[in-house]
Amino acid sequence: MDTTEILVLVAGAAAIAGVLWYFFGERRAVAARSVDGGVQEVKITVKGGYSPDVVVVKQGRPVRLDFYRDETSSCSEQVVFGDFGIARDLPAFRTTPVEFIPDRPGEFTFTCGMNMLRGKLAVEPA
Ligand SMILES: [Cu+2]
Repeated sequence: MDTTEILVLVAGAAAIAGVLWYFFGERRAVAARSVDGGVQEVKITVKGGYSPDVVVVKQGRPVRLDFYRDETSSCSEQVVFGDFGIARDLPAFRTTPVEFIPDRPGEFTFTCGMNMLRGKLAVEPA
């Protein structure tokens, strides 16, 4: 894949994400952006919920979700990926990366520590 093709892919993904956001704003599905064809990266804002709250990634490649917690509400002070055995504290007004490799396809819920705020990780088969 050359640089032009990557740019086209990225622009296409951005356009699709934009359309999804425009028409399905409540859901805000966002496909992960690949950095150097390796880590799949998505920035997620935490403020009374997760934005985006639906994240699409590919199976078998490393994922980094950068959670920026834009509030001090105790509800959101932890994020839990139960299916992947991950729980992270999210300091307020900071970005906390959560890194893992989704080893199986499917839809996985992530939540706050109290299981109130919810988001969904959709892992597409490799
Ligand atoms: Cu909570």
